[in-house]
Amino acid sequence: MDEKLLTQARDILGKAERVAVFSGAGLSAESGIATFRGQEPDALWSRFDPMQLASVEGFASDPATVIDWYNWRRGKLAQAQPNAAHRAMAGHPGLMHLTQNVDDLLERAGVPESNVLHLHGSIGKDRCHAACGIEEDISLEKPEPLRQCKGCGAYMRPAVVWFGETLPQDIWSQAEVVCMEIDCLLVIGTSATVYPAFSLVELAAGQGSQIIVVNTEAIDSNQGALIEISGKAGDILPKLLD
Ligand code: BJW
Ligand code: ZN
Repeated sequence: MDEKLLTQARDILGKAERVAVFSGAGLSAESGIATFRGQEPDALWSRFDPMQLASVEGFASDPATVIDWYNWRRGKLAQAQPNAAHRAMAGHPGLMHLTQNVDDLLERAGVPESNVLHLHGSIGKDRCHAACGIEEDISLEKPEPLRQCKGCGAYMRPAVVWFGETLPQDIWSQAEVVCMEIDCLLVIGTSATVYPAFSLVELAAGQGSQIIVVNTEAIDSNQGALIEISGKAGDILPKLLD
């Protein structure tokens, strides 16, 4: 860990009046939740086809396989616990969280639900694929196999955002407002590849916010005012925020 960068980042955070956090799968990696594109051997998109498992087309061609895969991931999440990074941030109730993660580890660490904007939805819920409005909390331990919507008969599916789908409009609008108002954005554990989510970081940078990145690998970002701290979120966040 680069101590000089850490001190610089702590200084920026100390002076900032409004700070938000933009997070990705790397935040939950130390809780045992697989990333999508990280260098870890269990990264999901190195083992599974995203277009089969996380797209409308994939669900249409084989819905049962998609549901079984999500239920396998739900089982892993049921066993997981928040890590030191989640806990360090939960100690700062003023932070707003814009997260790409579909897990509930920030909330389980004690972050108020109202402070977490899930840009890509929640794996702990199902919704009607035909969007008739039915949404249900599900059990992570004992999720339901493929089943039909009680309202309209279409298939139920995880309440997450697949490739080619739009992000939930109300969440997106709130996230944009946050990015317009902050002095500093902490960007944690994301490969910075998925849009439109990552454009929130560009929006924040564009309106003058400082950007502090915590990641195990360098991210491919063209943001100017950016401090990149290389390392694990669980090691760095407690030092950054204590
Ligand atoms: C650590 C660590 C530790 C490890 N500590 N760090 C512009 C250009 C090109 C394409 C597009 C574009 N705009 C839109 C697109 C298409 C597409 C897209 O972005 N594709 C790119 C991949 C090229 N986007 C979409 O389709 C989006 N919708 C959309 O654009 O709608 C408009 C539209 C509608 C109709 C027609 C056309 C357009 C939707 C994107 C949905 C993404 N869904 C997923 C799955 C969610 C559900 C689920 O969980 O199953 O979201 S994919 C996956 O990627 C998941 C994540 O939220 C998302 C981002 O991944 P993230 O979080 O960055 O994880 P990783 O694994 O990539 O990175 C982890 C990082 O952590 C790594 O760097 C590690 O090294 C690091 N790390 N351990 C710190 N301990
Ligand atoms: Zn329905």
